[in-house]
Amino acid sequence: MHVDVVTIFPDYLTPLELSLVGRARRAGLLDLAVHDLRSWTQDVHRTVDDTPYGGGAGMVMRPEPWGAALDELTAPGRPPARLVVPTPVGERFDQAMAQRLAVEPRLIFACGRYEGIDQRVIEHATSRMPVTEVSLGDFVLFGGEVAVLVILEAVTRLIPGVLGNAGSLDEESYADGLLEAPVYTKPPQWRGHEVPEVLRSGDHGRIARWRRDQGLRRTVTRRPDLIAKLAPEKFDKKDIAVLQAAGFQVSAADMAE
Ligand code: 5OB
Repeated sequence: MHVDVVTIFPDYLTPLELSLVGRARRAGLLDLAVHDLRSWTQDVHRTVDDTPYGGGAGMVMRPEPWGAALDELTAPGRPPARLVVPTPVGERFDQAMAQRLAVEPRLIFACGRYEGIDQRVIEHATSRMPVTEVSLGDFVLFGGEVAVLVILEAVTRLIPGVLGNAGSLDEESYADGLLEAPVYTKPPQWRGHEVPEVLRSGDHGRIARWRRDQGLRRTVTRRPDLIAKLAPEKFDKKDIAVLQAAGFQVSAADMAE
C-alpha cells in the first residue's frame, strides 16, 4: 500500500518509523511519504490559514496550498488514491472502516489544523477522487495528525504479511462483535490475586466457554451498544443466560429456538 500524509507538522508523524508500522515500511509492505503542506505555499510567510468567513473564533486552512498539494500528488501517471480527511465531523472510524481502507492501493491523508480546512478543498477533491472524512469519536483534538497515527496503525496491521500470526486477527476484539475476555500470564498467584482456575485446567472447551461468558459480561456492562448491534441468532442459550444474569433485557424474539 502507498500512503501520503500532508501536514504542517511532519515531525508529528515520526512515530511511524517505530514498532510494527516501521517494520512494515522497511519490509516494503507499506510505502509511506510525509509531506509539508507549506512546501505548496507561494508567499514569503508560507501562510496556510486565514480568518473564517461569517466570523467566529480561530482560523481556517486556506484552499490554495491544499489544491496545489493534491494536484501534485494526484498528477497523471500516479496511482489513483482515496483521500482521507480526519475531522470531528467525519464518519465514525471503526474496525470495519479499517478493513475497507486496508484493501485500498493508495491513501492520501490530509491533516487539518485550527478550525479545519476550507470545505471547497473537500468538494473539489470529491469531483476527482473518492474522499472519506473520518472521525475517531466525540472529542476534540488540535489537528488530524494523531488521528492519522491511529488510523494508519489500525490499517497497517491488516495488510497481509504485517502480522506474523494470521489467527490473531480473527480472535481479537470486534472480530465477533464482542469485547475480549481478560488475559493472564505467569505467575499463577500475584499479590494475593489468582489466575482463574479454568485457564489452568487444560480443558479447551471449558476455557472457550469461560472466555465467551467473560466477553459477553464485559460487553454488556461496558458497551451495550455492541450487544444491540449483534444479530439475535448469534447468541446461544448459555449466552442469553449470561446476558440476563448481567441484567440485560433479552427480548422474547431473541430467545426463540
Ligand atoms: N476528533 N476525531 C475526533 C478527530 C477529531 C479531531 C480531528 C481529527 C479527527 O482533527 C481536529
